[in-house]
Amino acid sequence: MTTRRDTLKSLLACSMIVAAPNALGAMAALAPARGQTLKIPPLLEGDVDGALKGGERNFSLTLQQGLTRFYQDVDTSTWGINGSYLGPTLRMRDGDKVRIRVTNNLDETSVLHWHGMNVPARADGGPHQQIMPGGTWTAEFQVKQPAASCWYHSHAMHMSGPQVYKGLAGMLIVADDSSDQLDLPSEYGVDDIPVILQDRIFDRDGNMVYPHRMEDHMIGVRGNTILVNGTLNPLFHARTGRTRLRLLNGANARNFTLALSNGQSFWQIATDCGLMEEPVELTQLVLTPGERAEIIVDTRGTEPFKLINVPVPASNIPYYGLFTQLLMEMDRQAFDILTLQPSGQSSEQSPSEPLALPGRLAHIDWIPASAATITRPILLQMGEGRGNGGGLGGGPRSRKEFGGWGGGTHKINGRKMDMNFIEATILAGTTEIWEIANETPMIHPFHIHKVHFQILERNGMPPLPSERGFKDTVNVPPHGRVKVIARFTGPGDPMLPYMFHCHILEHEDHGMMGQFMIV
Ligand SMILES: [Cu+2]
Repeated sequence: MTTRRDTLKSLLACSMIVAAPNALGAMAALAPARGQTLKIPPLLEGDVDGALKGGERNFSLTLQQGLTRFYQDVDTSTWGINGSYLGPTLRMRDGDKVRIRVTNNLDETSVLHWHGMNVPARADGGPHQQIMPGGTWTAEFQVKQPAASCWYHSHAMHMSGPQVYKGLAGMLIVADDSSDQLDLPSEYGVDDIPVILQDRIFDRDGNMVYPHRMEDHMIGVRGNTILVNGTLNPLFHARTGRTRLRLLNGANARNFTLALSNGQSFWQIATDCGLMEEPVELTQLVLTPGERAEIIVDTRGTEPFKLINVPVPASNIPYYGLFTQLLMEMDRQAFDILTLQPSGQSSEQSPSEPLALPGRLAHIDWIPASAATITRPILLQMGEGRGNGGGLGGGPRSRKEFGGWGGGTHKINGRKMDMNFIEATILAGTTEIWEIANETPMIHPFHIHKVHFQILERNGMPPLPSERGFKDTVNVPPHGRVKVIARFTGPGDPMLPYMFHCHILEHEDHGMMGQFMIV
C-alpha cells in the first residue's frame, strides 16, 4: 500500500528532476543535441483559387504518425500534421474564404480546433466535429478578424492532452492590410519567428512519455525537457536588428515566466487575438497554456543572449497539500528556452539608440461594461476537498488530507463536461460579462472558443499591461476572479455549441469544460 509519505517522496523526487531541465540523469545514455538550429515550421498559405480577393484559400492537412529526431541518432515516435511533429504554420488574411481539409491517418479519433479564430460552430473543430480514423473533415469559413497569432491543435474528446503532447499542434497567422502598413519585422522565418513553447518527458531510450500518475491528472502534465518548435536546446541566428517572436504557450500545463538573459527589455506588440494599441515595454511576461504574445526583441548587438524562464517568487498561496507544494516547486524553476545569436551585421540602427518601433499599432474598440446585458458566473472547480471527488458527503478531515483538491474531479459550475448540456444560449450580437472565479489553489488558463474578449478586472484591479488587448485565453489566478467582456457575434447555429474550458489539457480532458450556443 502506498502511504502519504511514499507519495510525498515520489512527488519530491519528481520535482527535483524537473528542477534541472535538459540535464536529466535519465538522459545520460543519449547524446544531447546541443545548440541545434531552431526549427521553423514550413509556411503554408494555401492554394488560392481565383488568386484575387474573393478567391478561396485551400489547405490540406493530414494527421499522421512519424519519427522525429530530438536527440542525436535517436528517432522518437511522434505525431504531426503533414510532418512528423507539430504542423505547418498556416497563414491567411482577413477577408479570405478558407477551406481546410483535415484527414485523419491516425488510429484514434481526433480533430483540429482553430484556437483564436472567429469561425462558425460547425467549422470550429471541437468535440462535435470528431474525425474517425481514416476519415476527413472540412472546415470552411471566412476570416473576419484582424492580424493575430493564433494556433491549431487537437481537441479530441478526453484525448486533447495526449494528442497535443504527441505533436498535434501548429501555428496559424492571420494577416491584414492595416498591420501590413506598419514598420514591423514580417519576413517569416527570418525576422518574424513562431516560437511554440512546450515541455515533454523523454525516457532513457528517447521515447516521449505521457505520464498517467494521479498528480499528472490533477495538476496537468509537465515535462522536464523544453522544446521550441520541436527543437531541443534551440539556437536562432538573428540576421536583422529587430526580431519578432510570436510566442505560443503550447504546453499542456506549464506556465512560463519569460525574460531575456541579458536583462534587457522587450516590447510586446500583440495579445492573443491581435495587435495592441501601442508597444508595451516589459522585462517579464507570463504566458499560461494557450496564451500567445508577439514581442519584439533587440538583436542589434553581437553578444548571444537567451530567452529564459525565470522562477516565480514563492507563491503567496498558503500551503494546502502535496500538489500545491509540487506546483510551487515547479514555478520556482529557472531554465533556458532559446538562444538568440545576433549576426552583428545589422546596419539598420546603432545599438545605442532606442529600438525603432511604431508608436501606434492598432485601434482597439474598448467595450464598455455597460454594454453587457448579463454578468455570467463561471466557477472553476477541482472537487471539494473530498476524497470521492467532490460529491456529497466527505468532510473537513479529507479537506486537510487532500489539501482542498478533492479526488480528481474537474468541473465548471458544479458540472463536468457533458456533451448534452448547454450552459448558456446566447442571442447573436449580445454582449456579456463573464466573471470567472477560481476556487482552487492553482492557476487555470480559461479559454472561450470563437469570441475575442477584453479583460475588465483581475482581482478587482485593472488588467495587466501585457493583457490590454483582445484575448481568448486568460490566466485566472488561484482563488482569484477575472471579469471579461465580449460580443457574441453570429452567425448563430441552433444545433452546434462552442466550448469554453481550462486550457490545462488534462483539466479539459477530465471535465473542466462546458458548452455555449450562439443562436
Ligand atoms: Cu485547469
